[in-house]
Amino acid sequence: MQTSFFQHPNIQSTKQKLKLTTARLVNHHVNLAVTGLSGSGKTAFITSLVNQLIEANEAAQLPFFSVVRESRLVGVKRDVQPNLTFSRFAYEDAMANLTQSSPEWPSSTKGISQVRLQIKYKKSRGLSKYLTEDATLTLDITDYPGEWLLDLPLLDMDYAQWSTHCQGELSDPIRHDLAKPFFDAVEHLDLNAVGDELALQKIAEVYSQYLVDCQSRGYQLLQPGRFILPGELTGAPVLHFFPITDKQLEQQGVDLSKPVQNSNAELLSKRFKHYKTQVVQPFYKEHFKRFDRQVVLVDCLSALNRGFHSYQDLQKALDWLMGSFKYGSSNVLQRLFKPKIDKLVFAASKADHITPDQQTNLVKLLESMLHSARKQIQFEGVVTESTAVSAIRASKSALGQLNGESIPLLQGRNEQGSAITLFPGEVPQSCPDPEFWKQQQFEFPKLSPPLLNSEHALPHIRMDQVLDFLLADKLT
Ligand SMILES: Nc1nc2c(ncn2[C@@H]2O[C@H](COP(=O)(O)OP(=O)(O)OP(=O)(O)O)[C@@H](O)[C@H]2O)c(=O)[nH]1
Ligand SMILES: [Mg+2]
Repeated sequence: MQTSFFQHPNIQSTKQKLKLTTARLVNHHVNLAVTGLSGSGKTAFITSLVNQLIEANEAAQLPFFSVVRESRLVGVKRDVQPNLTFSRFAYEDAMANLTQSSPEWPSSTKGISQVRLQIKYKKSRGLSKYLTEDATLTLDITDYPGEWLLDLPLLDMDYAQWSTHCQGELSDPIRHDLAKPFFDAVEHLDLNAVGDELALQKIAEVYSQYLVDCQSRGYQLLQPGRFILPGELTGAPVLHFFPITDKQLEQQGVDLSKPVQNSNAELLSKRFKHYKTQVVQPFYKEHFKRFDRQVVLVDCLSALNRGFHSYQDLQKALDWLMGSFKYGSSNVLQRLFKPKIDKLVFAASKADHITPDQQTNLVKLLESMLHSARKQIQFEGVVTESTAVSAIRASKSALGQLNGESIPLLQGRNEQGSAITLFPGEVPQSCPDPEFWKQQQFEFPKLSPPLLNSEHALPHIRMDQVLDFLLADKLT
């Protein structure tokens, strides 16, 4: 009997190959990283992102997320995370906090954690019409502290250069006062004496405390990053170093390029080097270079609340942090790690602390902070977006009357859980000049989390737009 054309063995095998190729084509993978300085809203953001995706076909409100709007999202489920050495992102704990009868914000986190989602969807066009299977996008989301990115510039410095840099920071009058115990402790250290591990450990602890004190006064440019968030390095000698002053070097006749062998000066210098090669570099090599897309959260409103010094410091910290996304050939990152992030979202967090009419100002304020660095990033081929979001919206907007005029208001619950209605004030479009801060202060409120209904979909502002920017091109 004659074999039909479609039953010909060669044709069968070609069809088989085509099927395998298309299957590979539709099973994509995105590595999304979320960062920001301490308290910027990373945990709330990832909790909401996971919640919005899981609830997308149920109660979540995602009108601007195209795959949902076009009814192509089949379902989302959590999967086993790929890297077993990371903590698991505590989604269930965060949701348990938020859904109890007196909801609480998710707990503060200290290091890196991860969650994997499988997103099943229907393809929109092209090859898809020949496929019977749905496509799947594997989404790995990593939460890591923005403070770790502040260490990148250290890779281009030696210990002497870093010490000089720190002296610049320490000359700020508030920092200088906070550093008094450190200055007292380091003053008596004989840099030429035989290396004394215990003495260095004690001074390093005083230096770490100085950084913690700076943080509680609203400073965010704190280095080295792991001194504030040591994670698994708590107590390790690699963190037992600190800067020394030019004055001290001069008085003790120390040349850091040729320190006395086995002296305190040599030990400090070696530890700084070790910190760079064994702590900073591995983060970029093992994690950062794998990220495809990145969200950077910035809590502009809290910085405004804390005053001029805090705002300026945040601005400086962001300049340093942005170094990790500049991929020009002169950048240490490009030379060493070749990262591949192609989309970057800068999001002013906690946008539910202001009335809707102030949202544009908040985005402008964020853009004014990022201005020069952002231009360069775009020039180097990374698509960027700035926006204002609330991952977990804790307020509703309302209208009130003042002197016969209608004014926008917020309704929510204060930190004690009592209902409040307030006008939180205007957001400036750029940093006000120092004179302004002498006369006036910002007082954006702190709110308790929202009381959720039984559906457990988290209310939000613009999470759907962020999802669309980050994922829509991978879900077509
Ligand atoms: N109103 C409101 N508050 C928020 C929102 N997101 C975060 N917050 C507040 O900001 C605090 C810090 O948020 P987290 O998500 O824990 O921030 P984080 O960056 O993970 O903080 P660390 O883990 O300590 O670095 C929360 O406890 C809330 O008080 C939001 O969307 N709306
Ligand atoms: Mg956190």
